[in-house]
Parts: sequence; structure tokens; C-alpha cells
Amino acid sequence: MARILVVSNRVAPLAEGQVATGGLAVGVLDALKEVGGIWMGWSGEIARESGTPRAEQGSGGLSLITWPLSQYDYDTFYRGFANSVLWPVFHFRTDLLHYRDEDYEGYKRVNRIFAEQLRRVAQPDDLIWVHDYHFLPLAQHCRELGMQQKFGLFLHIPFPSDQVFRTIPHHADLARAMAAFDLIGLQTNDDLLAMRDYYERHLGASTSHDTVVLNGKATRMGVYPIGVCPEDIQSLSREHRNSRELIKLKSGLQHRRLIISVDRLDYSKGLVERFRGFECLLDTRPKFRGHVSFVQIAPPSRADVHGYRNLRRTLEQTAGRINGRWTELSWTPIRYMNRSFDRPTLMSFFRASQVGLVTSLRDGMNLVAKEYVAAQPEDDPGVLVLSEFAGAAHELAEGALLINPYDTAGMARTLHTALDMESSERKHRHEIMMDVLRKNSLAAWRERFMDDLKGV
Ligand code: ADQ
Repeated sequence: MARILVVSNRVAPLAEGQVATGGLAVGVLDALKEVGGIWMGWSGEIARESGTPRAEQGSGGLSLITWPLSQYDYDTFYRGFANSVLWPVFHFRTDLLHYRDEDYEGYKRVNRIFAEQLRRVAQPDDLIWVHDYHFLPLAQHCRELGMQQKFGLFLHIPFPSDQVFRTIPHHADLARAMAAFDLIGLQTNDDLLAMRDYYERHLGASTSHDTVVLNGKATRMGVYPIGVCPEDIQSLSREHRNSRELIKLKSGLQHRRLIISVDRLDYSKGLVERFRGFECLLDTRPKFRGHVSFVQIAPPSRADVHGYRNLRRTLEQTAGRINGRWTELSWTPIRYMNRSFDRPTLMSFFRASQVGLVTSLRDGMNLVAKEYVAAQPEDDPGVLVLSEFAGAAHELAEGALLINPYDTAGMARTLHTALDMESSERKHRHEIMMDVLRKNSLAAWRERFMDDLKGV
């Protein structure tokens, strides 16, 4: 069986006692454990120079190769082009686009470093599976080095409409480089249509349902919605239902109902809109005052990237204002925590919450929505309130209550519906969503992508 070489910006930990979390880490680790292979990426360290690799051997033919980046490469590649151009634009936030030529040069340079590292270890039959927006030109650099293996790219974030994509300076350059991949996987059909539309209209590519042909080279495209392992989450949340952290949370709640949200602190997740929606619920529906609490867990991310510091300040002010207005001696409406919890604890929090609230303004998928559903007790499940702009809404529209996060009054109305929903309807909706999660599991996602890559 062919080995798999995985490239992503960060790799999952292999060391004893450290647990891989999140869809990417778990899904990729499982694939590598099954057939053996190498996972390559940035070590997270800053050094004087980029690129001295360090190898780490795991069990079952699995190893990691990581290397540091220089401060300049980190600033231009990671903080610069990847997170100040691609991330905001792919999430439709052209107002936050901050472009500099040196950042684009840095982005390409780091991609070349990754290509050279790949060439050192790749064997002719390896399948190369590249993840996300950090590495859009990677296959092209590898081809320039003479590599002929099959290259697949999975884009975890949305692909924007062509008008928005064209705000990126050198967008055509980037898109031509992406066409060096043999397979590009996207989260939703909307993303696929947007990408195909761009190639057709702006680069004159000929396209069919699942293939784009540019200058005689065919790239296959497909929709592969990333999933979770519903059974694992179910048992994790059940086993930890008496965890110390959960007991603390419950004792603070004093039998009040709970709305929960968990995200990286990112402007794409619609946190300010969400706080306003909850405020509107309290404002317009007095029966919930003192009876419902909202827990927001949001560890800071990319604090050194433009746009993130302001967001944190705005959220603190908004939460402070709402709590200042409504807090009673025995009740705090919003508990806003800038910290992480381990996965079992998080799943037990989901299980104990009557509403899971996801308000992304744009989101490739949103695994938290799926994790919330999977963690619910079957005999008394909570309700998922989900933004129609998260990729997950494409699969969960029938079971979740969909909202437009820009519609504050609509969000309050939907929260009211969720909090008052009868048990029979909650169970029915939960069953529908669990069927989808089982069918589109993380294993199914990985297998479909890898089978298609082998077949291209
Ligand atoms: P993210 O933007 O990071 O992922 P998401 O899909 O929700 O968003 O995944 C986050 C993961 O981190 C989840 O597994 C969640 O449980 C975990 N997590 C979040 N906050 C946490 C906390 N406070 N403590 C512990 N764990 C926490 C990107 C894209 C998404 C896409 C995924 C996967 O932006 O759209 O769904 O990749 O493709």
C-alpha cells in the first residue's frame, strides 16, 4: 500500500500523554496509523534560520518531521500572507486584507522550503496530502523540483466568490499554482462552485462537474465535508459526566439552563453578533432573566495578527456591558472565558448544555457544531442553533435551527424556540443529525479523499 505524506502548518503531538485534538489532527493521525507515513510541518519554534528538520518516530510506521521558521519567515508567511490576506479574504473579510509584497514573497519562500523537505523524503509511490490555505502553491514548487507523485489539497476554510477572490493581489498567479494539485477537496458544494467559476471565468479553464483543465493539465475537485467520530464523542461525554470541571460549572449554574459556545477567538465566528443575540433574548423575553446562562469559551488565537486584538477588546466590552446591565447577586448572564479545556471536559460541557450556539459569519465546516450534537444524551438531547453560513449547515439543516447571525432579533427568537422545545421534537431532530454524522464520519471523509486521490 502507498505511504501517505501529510503536510500541514502544524502537526499533532506524538509524545506520550499528549492528545491530538480537533478534526484535522485526529483524522490525519488515524490515516497515517493505518497505512504508515510521515507528517511534516512547522515545529512551532522560531529559530535563526528556517528549515533544519527534526524527525520523531511514532508507533506503527508513523513519523513526524518538523522544522522551525525564522522570525522573518514567520512574520511574512504566517502572520503576513496566510493570516492577513488569505484567511480574511477566504472568510469574505476584504476589509481586513492587509497585503505587502514581502509577505507574498515570504509565503512562496516558505512553500519552497516545504517543497524541498518533501523532496528529500518522498518516494515515487507516495501519496501527498496537503492541508489548507498555508500551502496553495506547494504542489507547483514540488513539480518544479521534478516531483511526479500524486498531490491532493484539502481546503479546510471556505472558498470565496470570484469577486472576493480577485481582491487578492496576484490571485491568478496563486490559482495557476493551485492547479498543479491533482485533487482539490472542499467542504461544501458552494465552495466547489465558487472555485470552478473563478477558473472558468478568469483563467479561461475548461470545466466539467468535477474537473478543471488549465493549459492541458486536469485538476479534479470534489466536496468532502469533514466529520467527527460520533461514537467516540458520545462515550467521552458520557464517561466524563461527573468530571470535576463539570461539577464546578453546574454548581455555579444552580439548575439554570445553559447555552454554550466554543470557538477559537476569531472574527469569522460571529462572537459579537452572538453576544448581541443573547442580550436581545434577555431584553425582549423577561421570563429568561435569571433562568438561563450563556457560557462562551474562546481561547485567544493569532493574537499577533492584525484584527484579532481589537476583536478581543470589543468582546470584553460587550460582555462587560451586558453583564453590568443584567447581573443579579445570584446570577451572571454571560460567563466569558478566554481559555482552553481538554477534550473530555469540553464534551461533558456540551452534554450538559440545553443549547449549542454557533453563529459563524463564514466557516469552512465548524466541527464544534458536530461535536455538540454527538455529545448529547439520546434520551434528553439539547438543540443546535446554527448559522446558515457555517459549512455544517449544508448537512445539518434539517435537524438544527438555522439562523442568520446578522439578524439579532431572529437569533433571539430562535434561542427562545430552542429553549422551549418539547422533548419529542428535540429527540427527532437529534436522530436526524446523528444519522448524518454517522454517515459522514471523520473516517468516511478521510477514506473518500484518499480513494479519490489514488484514483486520479
Ligand atoms: P477552526 O476554525 O479551528 O477549524 P472548528 O471546526 O470549530 O474551527 O474546529 C475547532 C476544534 O478545536 C474543535 O475540535 C473544537 O472542539 C476544538 N476547540 C475549539 N475551542 C476549544 C477550546 N476552548 N478548548 C479545547 N478545544 C477547543 C478550521 C476551519 C473550520 C473547519 C476545521 C476542520 O476554520 O471551518 O471545520 O478547520 O476542517
